[in-house]
Formats: sequence, structure tokens, C-alpha cells
Amino acid sequence: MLYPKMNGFREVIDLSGFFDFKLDPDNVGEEKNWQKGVESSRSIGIPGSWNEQFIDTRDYLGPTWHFKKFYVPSSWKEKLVWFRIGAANYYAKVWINGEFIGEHEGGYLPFQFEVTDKVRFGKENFLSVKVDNQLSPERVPPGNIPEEEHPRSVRQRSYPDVNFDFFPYGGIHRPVYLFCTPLDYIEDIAVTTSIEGKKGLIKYRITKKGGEAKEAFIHLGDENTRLDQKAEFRGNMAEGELTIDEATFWSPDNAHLYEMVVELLSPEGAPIDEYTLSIGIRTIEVKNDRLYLNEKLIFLKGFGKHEDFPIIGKGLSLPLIAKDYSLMKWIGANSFRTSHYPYSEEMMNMADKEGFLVIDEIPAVGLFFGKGNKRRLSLCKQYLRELIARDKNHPSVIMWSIANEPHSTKPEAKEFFRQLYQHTKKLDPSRLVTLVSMFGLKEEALAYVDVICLNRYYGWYTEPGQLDRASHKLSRELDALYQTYKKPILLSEFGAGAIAGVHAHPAELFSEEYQAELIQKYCEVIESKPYMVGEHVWCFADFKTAQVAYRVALNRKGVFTRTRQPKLAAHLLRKIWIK
Ligand code: BDP
Repeated sequence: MLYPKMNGFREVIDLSGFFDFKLDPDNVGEEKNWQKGVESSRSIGIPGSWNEQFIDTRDYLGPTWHFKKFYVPSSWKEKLVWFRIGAANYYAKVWINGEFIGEHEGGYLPFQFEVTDKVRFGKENFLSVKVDNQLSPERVPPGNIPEEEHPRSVRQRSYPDVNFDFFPYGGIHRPVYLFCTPLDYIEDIAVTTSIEGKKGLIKYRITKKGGEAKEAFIHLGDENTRLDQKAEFRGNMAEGELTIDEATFWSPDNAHLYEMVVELLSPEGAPIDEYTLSIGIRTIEVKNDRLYLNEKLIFLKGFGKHEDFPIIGKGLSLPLIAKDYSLMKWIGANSFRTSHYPYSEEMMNMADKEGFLVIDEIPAVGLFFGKGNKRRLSLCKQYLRELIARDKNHPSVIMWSIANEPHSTKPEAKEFFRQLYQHTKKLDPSRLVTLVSMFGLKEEALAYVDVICLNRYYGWYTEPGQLDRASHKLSRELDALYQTYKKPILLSEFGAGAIAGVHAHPAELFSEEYQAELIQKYCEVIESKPYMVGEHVWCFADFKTAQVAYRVALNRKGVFTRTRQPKLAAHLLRKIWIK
């Protein structure tokens, strides 16, 4: 799936801004024909979650409606018109001028519909989007799970009753675009790269729709290189390979990007559509239980993160993205995981530019097994399909994560993850696949994955206040896990809660000192073991969770506060990571 871009053949209109907004707690909107509008509403800022923009909606998770008038230029008459939402959490239904356009399940991936026949050119049009974020055991990620389906202690039950540890913000979280393409257009481009000595090889596959185009013209370049090649379509697909003899490879040290311009040619040879992709030439592989980027050993230093900020909730904020990358660079990180759901396309583009290695995770968090497995599996497969379709061309993405901490002690979990692993490898054989585990040795599905991701909280949830015992246990467990699977291991979460400004000497829980000491001890253990391929601290910044007695207003494991000020641990990590 290509991100909408402007060029000589395509135009984009960003509909983000204020929308009219209305709650629908009794779910009567469709019956009452709110598709065509409502009498009373209030304004909501989009992209943005609805929870904190008003004082009465914080815990509201049911159906809501978003309305907007928009214009379609008459100059688009000879084009195809598309409507696209970057992400809406959790279930979205779209109408234009009262007519149903389409729907989408899953809160973190883009969806688009061709609406050429539904819009009025040169005139006012009316958009209504119903977004419903009810928690349900049927949904992924799940919530409101009945006790008999997934027993938990009363103390673990939060409000709202989510089966994961972040606030279930609802709304239209990413940009709403109207865009146009030519009638004959480039539908998709897929690129994979490889390396032979100094050579960089780029394989591409272009798919087109409509018309009689027989050829595409490909131009690849940077300040030193310029390659041009024609590719012929067989049916709707054209494939080819480009070789750069002295290529500059993409890596965190040098995030070098080439520009690839694809032109679709009419049968007479005139350009009729165009799309430009940024390409990084790099390889990623596991050899002898180690991780190699461009045939060189790589050690991942970084974080699990969240999309989370006061008031905007999970809404896209470009300044926040810029700030987070600048802090990650300052601290010496080279990677992060999109815990626990795909991040915005804007965030992913910046990872390519800034040279960060990304573990790209689907929203399969809080998975439990039993009733409803079939639906959960098919949803996870859909998420992987959509994620890979969206992110396949990013050099920054090195690994797909198929789940975070599934409650997978039941036998059926093994088959579930075997299928998900195979599904992912089939969709993208060029990248590694991982599962982020809390069960460690008891997690049988680790037999399938390429890299083992393990989350550990010795010294926090267990052995509180006893850091020597904690590092000893960690060390023993890592060795045992490696002996069993002989696979590279990334410690994908470890950390401690620290309330900024709370100090204790000797260190104790919730003090900045304790968080810093725990992180230091963990890094020492991890870095002493050659099979460990990285350390991702939990978490980059404090973030909002549902209300529960063990969270102090926020999850405080950030090494930065929620508003991005460093705690002691941030300064310490900078010393560890910038050597
Ligand atoms: C892990 C989860 C993460 C939590 C973290 C914690 O993967 O979402 O926020 O623990 O407890 O279990 O802080």
C-alpha cells in the first residue's frame, strides 16, 4: 500500500482539522440516519483521541461519530478519487453523502476506499465516520474478558478492564486524506535489497491497475548514482533488478537513502503516473546465533515505546515524533520496538531517515487462548497482511513481531503461533520474525521464531529491592534459554518504575536511583553474553494506563517523563550506549 503523495499526476487533500463529533452511547446513530448528519454536535481536533479533549469522555469507549464537509476539486473529474484514514481505533465505518463506503477493524493500520462514484465534483460533500472502541474479548487487543474465559485476580482488573497495559484511547488517530490518482495508475511497488561485496542489488515489483500501460520507467539515484531502466508488464506486474556497483549501504551510522522514481508509461510511451520511493540498501540476517546488518554484527540498543501524550492521547503529533528521535539519538539508541501496535507511517518514514532499526509489532497484545481462537487468529493474520503491505519497503524495519506476552501456556497456543510465523514468512521472507515472550522456557512457540524476544522484571515484580538476586536470576535464565534454543536473544523489556523527583540512597523502588541501578545491572549481564543481540529498556517515556492500584497515575517505567524530560536513568544509559 502506497502512502498518498503529491506529484504531477497525483494530488492529496488533508482533511485533518476540526470535525463535528457526537457520542452514540445507545448505538442508535445508524438507525437515526446520522450517516447524513446530526442536529447537535461539538468540535473535536483530528488526528486525536476523544478521551481527553472533553471532560466527560475520558472513559467513554462506545460508538462515536465524526462529521466533516469537504470539497472535491472539479479538476479531479478525470481521475480516480480515494478516501483514506491512517488509523482509527478500533472499528470504523465510513459514509460519504449518506452512502456507505466501507469499514475496517483494527485500530492501528491504514484503510482506503475508492470513492470516485460516490463524490460530487466541484461541490460540497459530507463525510461521516463512526468509530467504536468498545472493549471485547472478541477483539484484538482484548478487554472486558469474562472471568471464566481468562481468570485473573480482582486486583489485576483495571478500569477500563483492558487485558494490556496502556490506556485504550479511541478516535481517528492519524490523518484523513482524500487523494486522486490517474485512471491508469501504479497500485503498488515492492522492493527488496541484497549485497554482493560493494554491490547493492535492488529487486522491484510494480503492480498497476487499469488501462493498457505496457511499460514502466525506473530511475534510481543519489548524488553519485543514476540508473535508468525500463520494465515490461506481464499482466499487471513488472519485475526487475537494478545493480549499483559501488553502493552506499543503509545503516544507523549512515542512513543513506536512494530515490527510486517509477513512471508508468502509456502504450505510446508518455508518462501517465509516477511514484517516488526512498530506498535503503541493507541486509538483515541471523548467522551462528548472532544478528548481522549488512554482514556486520549489530547490537540493538533502544526501547519499547508507546504512542502516547497528554490531551492528544494516541493522535499523531509530528513535533513529538521529531522530539523522540532527537532524544533517542542523544541517548545513543539505534533501535526501538513499536510496542504494542504499528506506529504511524510518519514515524516509520522518519526511522528510515534517522537510521533506526525497528521491530514492527502487530496489536497482538494481551492474547489469551480458548473460546474465540479462530477469530483471533484470522484477525492477527489480517493485521500482519496489512502491516507488511504498509511497511515492506522500509529499510528501518528489520523484524516483524507477531505478539507481545501472549498468555500462551495452553497447547493450542503453539499451533496458533506456528501458523502466524509461517504466514509472516510467506508474506515477507526477507525479514526476521520474533515473538515477545513472558513465559521464556515455557513458551513452546519460541521453537519457530528467528530471534527470541524476552521481557523480564526481576528486581521489580519479583525480587523487589534485591538487585543482586535479580541479576543472578536473569543471567541463569538467559543461559538456560540459549542452551535450549540456540537462537539469538533480545531482552525486549526490562526496567523499573521511577517517579521523577523521588530520590533514595540506598536506592529503593520508585526512586530514580533504583531505576538507574537496575538498568545498569541488567545491561552488564546482557552485554556479557555473546548470544544476546540487544537490550531494549522498558520504557522510553512514562505513559498513561487504565486505572489500577499498581500504577501511580501512569506507568512510570519511562527513562523520560511523559513530557520528555530525562530521569537519572537517561543520563546513565547515555554513558552506557555512547562509548
Ligand atoms: C510487560 C508488558 C508491557 C507493560 C510492562 C510493565 O509487555 O506492556 O507495560 O510489562 O509491566 O508485561 O510495565
